[in-house]
Amino acid sequence: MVGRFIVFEGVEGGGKTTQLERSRQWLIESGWLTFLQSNGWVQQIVVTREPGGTDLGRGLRQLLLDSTPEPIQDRAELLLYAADRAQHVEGFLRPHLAEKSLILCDRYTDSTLAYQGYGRGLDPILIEQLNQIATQGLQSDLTLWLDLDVKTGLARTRQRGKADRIEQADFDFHKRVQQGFMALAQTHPHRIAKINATQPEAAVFQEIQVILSDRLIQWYGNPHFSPAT
Ligand code: Z5A
Repeated sequence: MVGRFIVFEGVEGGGKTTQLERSRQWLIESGWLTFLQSNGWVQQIVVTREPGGTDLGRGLRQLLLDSTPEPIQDRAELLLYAADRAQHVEGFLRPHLAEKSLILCDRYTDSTLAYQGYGRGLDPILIEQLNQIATQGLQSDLTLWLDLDVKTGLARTRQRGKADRIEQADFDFHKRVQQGFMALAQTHPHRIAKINATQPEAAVFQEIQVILSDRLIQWYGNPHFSPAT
């Protein structure tokens, strides 16, 4: 058996990074990781993100998120995300899955459909084709969509200070992105699980924990212990 690939998605400020780290800690502290390792199903948990999960990707991330005097054209933006993904899939995700890693990834293909498709208005069929070229068919086993209204999300990220190039886009852009995630979750109800991200951090994580536990049992069987909460 190879590893598993879990993705966290959603609009800015949805809490992806926060919940991804909580999930990593819970997988270790609950006893799940030890159980999976002792059966030889998983070697380790790894954390990564898009854009920026590889050396090349870190350079692309800077190009994509830093504000530049020359505006980045929408199709150029799409291709840069695709390049980041192609490098990430081949150079990081597939090797780690082959080594039986449980991968927790901040953003993946649904972000491109939501931001460049719904947000920028680029052709979703073209985006699906590029996603296919970049991933060679690698899909997430589970995507946790942190569903949060745009206003709250942007308010959370703006508390951090300077907004990046994509955060600076207008409110309607972010609304379309949010609608995109909603549509994707309706289209792929088995792969994408919706989480109510308006709740306090601990309550959001409780929802995630229930979904993660269910999926782990589905994939690996019942561990015959009560994972610590
Ligand atoms: N992008 C794209 O356009 N196309 C693509 O194909 C891909 C990406 C892959 C990547 O930046 C950007 O690239 C992103 C989409 C675009 N757009 N932007 N901007 P990123 O991944 O680094 O940025 P982000 O996804 O927007 O991350 P973020 O702003 O850091 O949000 P987050 O990770 O979801 O949230 P967080 O860092 O965990 O929390 C944000 C703040 O809220 C922080 O102060 C927390 O303490 C607080 N927080 C978290 N949870 C809560 C709750 N429950 N209540 C209250 N406060 C909370």
